Amino acid sequence: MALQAASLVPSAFTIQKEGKSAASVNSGLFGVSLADQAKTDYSSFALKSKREFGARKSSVAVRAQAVVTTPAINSDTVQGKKTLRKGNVVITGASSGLGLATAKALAETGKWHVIMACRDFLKAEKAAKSAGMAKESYTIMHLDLASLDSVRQFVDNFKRSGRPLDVLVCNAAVYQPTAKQPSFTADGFELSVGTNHLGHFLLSRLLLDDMKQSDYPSKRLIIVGSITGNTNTLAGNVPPKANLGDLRGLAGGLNELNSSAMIDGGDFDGAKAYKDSKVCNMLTMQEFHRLYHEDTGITFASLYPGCIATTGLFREHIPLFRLLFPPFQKFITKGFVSEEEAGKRLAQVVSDPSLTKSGVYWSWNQASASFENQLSPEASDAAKARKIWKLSDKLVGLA
Ligand code: LMG
Ligand code: NDP
Ligand code: PMR
Repeated sequence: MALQAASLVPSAFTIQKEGKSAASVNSGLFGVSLADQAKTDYSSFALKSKREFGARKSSVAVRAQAVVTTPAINSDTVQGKKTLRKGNVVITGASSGLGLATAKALAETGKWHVIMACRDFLKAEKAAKSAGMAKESYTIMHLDLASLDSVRQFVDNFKRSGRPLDVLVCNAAVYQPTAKQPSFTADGFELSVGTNHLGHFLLSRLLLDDMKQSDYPSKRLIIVGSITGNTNTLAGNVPPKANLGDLRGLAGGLNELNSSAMIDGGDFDGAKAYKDSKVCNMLTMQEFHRLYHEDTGITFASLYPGCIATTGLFREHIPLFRLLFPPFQKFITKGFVSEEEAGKRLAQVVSDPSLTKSGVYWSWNQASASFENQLSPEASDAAKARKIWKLSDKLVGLA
């Protein structure tokens, strides 16, 4: 059966259902022809024949490689010698969806204390309780990423708590697919990029020293990315596509006064702003890796956890979308993952001894095995990463 996707999909894309054996490890149903055959996201959308084989191969290869390239950690130590203290992990946006599921998964191991960095204290408390998280396994601390003052206040509070920082997970995000006009953070940045990128940028820059000082054997900074920011995938080609252009809007402060609210200087589009923010997230991770991995030993990573179509991320989408999106992802693209499964995946990136390689964008195949994925040309553009870093430094007051 071939589905010709309707107006949302550019005509270049033909979605085909493939007859595949049940034994196939990566059991996604569709193939897709993309111009860029070399760079592809395999995670939730299997590509044709030899590329599927490539994905399976790469998954195995990465896991094998990870064992070889894990220098500093004796996995026995991390996996449970009683002498190892509990790790402290800060997770932003842990009051729902992926963040909450990750907090729960880590708390349940008994090896982690989770600092839930949330903008709504009561909501976070209720969420932790209803997830069944033991009281002593978490601390809630207020953080509103849409305010640079709040980010600085959070960092001060955290430092004052005296806890070492072992892992930081930049997970929170907003998505405004139906907004006709931009809205803005306390500092006047367009809300999606201001929250998802600039808030996290300041947070992670300010907390890097704490991570450097921690004596934990495997320190990690994780920034959640997404397939929809990667134009080397079908999902990344659903309009509007991510595109940062020459960064003129970012340079102007995204405030609609001196410049456009969009990074590329174009007209406001909430869905595009979100995807652009995810590209910034993935580029920031790589720039952190380039600047700091060698000196600090910190692992910098990003990931696409799968399509968690049931989370609060889609709260502002139209009701019809919210109704159809989960079955569409479950039965048609096969890209769907539950919040619980996605939480386990992110928890692996936090604590699995085999995922210590730095600079990696992790994804999972249909059998839920992790593999090192390839980013789109823009989301792996080192020169752009540097420029974004410099511009972001200025916008958040670090330069
Ligand atoms: C846009 O919304 C915004 O307009 C834009 O501003 C921007 O924000 C953008 O990228 C963000 O989103 C578009 C969105 C809203 O539409 C969707 O993309 C919905 C996607 C989910 C539905 C996909 C349908 C795919 C069609 C495939 C053909 C299916 C064939 C059926 C096969 C069935 C097998 C038995 O617009 C809408 O939400 C309107 C959606 C209208 C879709 C109508 C298609 C109905 C087809 C029913 C599909 C059912 C899916 C469930 C399948 C269950 C399988 C058992
Ligand atoms: P949710 O909406 O369920 O979770 C987002 C979290 O971010 C919420 O806890 C929300 O807080 C918090 N948040 C939003 N704005 C702020 C702010 N200003 N300050 C502090 N916290 C804030 O969405 P998901 O769990 O789906 O999203 C989590 C991450 O996963 C995001 O980075 C998203 O881009 C990524 N992702 C999601 C995919 C999916 O399919 N859902 C796919 C790929 C990536 P509150 O509870 O108060 O609203
Ligand atoms: Mg997408 C090929 C598989 C695939 C995958 C894995 C996703 C993930 N999506 C796929 C395909 C398609 N989507 C197709 C063919 C269409 C046209 C019908 C489509 C549409 C679509 C819309 C309208 N998809 C969406 C939206 C959103 O509003 C979501 C979005 O872009 O949020 C930014 C979304 C998503 N699709 C995904 C994932 C993971 C998302 C949401 C979340 C994210 O990137 O964080």
